[in-house]
Amino acid sequence: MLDVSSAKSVASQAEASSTPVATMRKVQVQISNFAYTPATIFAKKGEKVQLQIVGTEGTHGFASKGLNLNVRVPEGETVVVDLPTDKAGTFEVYCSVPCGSGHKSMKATIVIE
Ligand SMILES: [Cu+2]
Repeated sequence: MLDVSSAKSVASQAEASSTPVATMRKVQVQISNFAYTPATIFAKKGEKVQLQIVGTEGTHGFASKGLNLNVRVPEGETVVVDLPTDKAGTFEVYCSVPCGSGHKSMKATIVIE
């Protein structure tokens, strides 16, 4: 909690921003026609990972049955999701939005170990 006591030294206020916060690793994934970059994402079991999914070309999905994820990512937008890391395994990611000729080839893998 913030201590606003006027008895405190003003000079120490510069350190106020060093309050520890839960470490959240951010991983950016770009989606284009018709691929995910990177195509493989690694995380440790229990690690806090935030996926920043960037639609760089076309509108696609980012879905994984094993991880219970399914988001739609329009071109030019970024969708942020927390990666569930409570169970270890190798999870397939696929596109859940009909997007054209390369739709079925859109695959990525999330490895949690
Ligand atoms: Cu698609």
